[in-house]
Amino acid sequence: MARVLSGIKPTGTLTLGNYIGALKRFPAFQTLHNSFIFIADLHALTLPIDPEVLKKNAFDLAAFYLAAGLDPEKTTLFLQSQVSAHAELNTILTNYAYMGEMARMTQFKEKSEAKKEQAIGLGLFTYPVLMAADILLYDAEIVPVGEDQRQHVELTRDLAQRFNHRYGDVLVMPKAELSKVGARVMSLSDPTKKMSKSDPKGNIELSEDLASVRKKIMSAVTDSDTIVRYDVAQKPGISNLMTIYASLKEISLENVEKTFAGQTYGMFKKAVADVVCEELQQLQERYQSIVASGLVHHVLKQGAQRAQSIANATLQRVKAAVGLWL
Ligand code: AQP
Repeated sequence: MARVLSGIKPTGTLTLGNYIGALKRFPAFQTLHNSFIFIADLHALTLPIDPEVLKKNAFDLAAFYLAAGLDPEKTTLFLQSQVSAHAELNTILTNYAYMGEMARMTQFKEKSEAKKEQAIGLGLFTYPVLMAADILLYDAEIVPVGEDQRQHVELTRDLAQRFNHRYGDVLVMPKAELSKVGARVMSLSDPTKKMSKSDPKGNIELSEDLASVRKKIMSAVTDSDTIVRYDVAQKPGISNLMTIYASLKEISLENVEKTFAGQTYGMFKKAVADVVCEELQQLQERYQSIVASGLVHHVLKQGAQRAQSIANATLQRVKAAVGLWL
């Protein structure tokens, strides 16, 4: 069985973008593949974050993973920081990554743009190397991510190739797997920007009150046209709402166009709000019952043990290859 690996940073309250681009897709992988899903808490340190908030976010993320349908018997669910091999492989791999390629990463450019050079942490700069370590440690062949992370997976492939070229077939080549619809959910207040945890005005949070969710969708920025048609360049707002609707209903964009032919934007927005609220209500109920069960810490402890045994074996292979004592 091929190994699948993906993770989410516990940097804030999860959004509908995280859900459609990542969370919702993960359970399907656990039936066909050997699946590893983690909470990227080391990655969350790349921008300033309050320690208590980080701990709470990590717990909530674990609970939402379970609420979205991850079964801890089928998926190894763990905290990145509880498997020290991630930090060790990161240290080794930094020697094979180039400053130029790190500086070209879109996410680094976006996240560092607003900061003065002296205040940009090295962790933010080398983020893709840690992400490469995360993936390569598990010999993951499939990496389900949103469009925004495709570049980082490409860099992981470059690093693996560079390493293998020098030391032989040590690392397994991974591949990004994007969803057909919903790989990039956009902000509701500015549909030319990605929906992000750090943009509460334009996002929908998974734990958000449903009345507020409905209000945000009904007032989402659209255009002055009246036809529900998918056209990202001319109609980014409507196209984004269509993506959300199609992803949650698991239908094609053409099907959405047909369903809403002749209907007003108001009618379409109401249908989008209905489907989002229905999905979130179920998710929120499952989240509440998982938190009440008190199982989250146990699941993460068991997951860390399983992850350690796989990750340590890869680390040994890498150490031996580069000439470190075992
Ligand atoms: N808007 C999105 N549309 C589709 N997929 C998305 N993902 C995130 N936003 C969208 C996918 O969620 C997974 C985890 O992402 P992450 O939280 O680790 O990192 P991020 O992409 O940087 O998320 P945010 O929300 O933008 O966080 P902040 O605000 O902290 O930077 C990935 O698979 C990602 O593609």
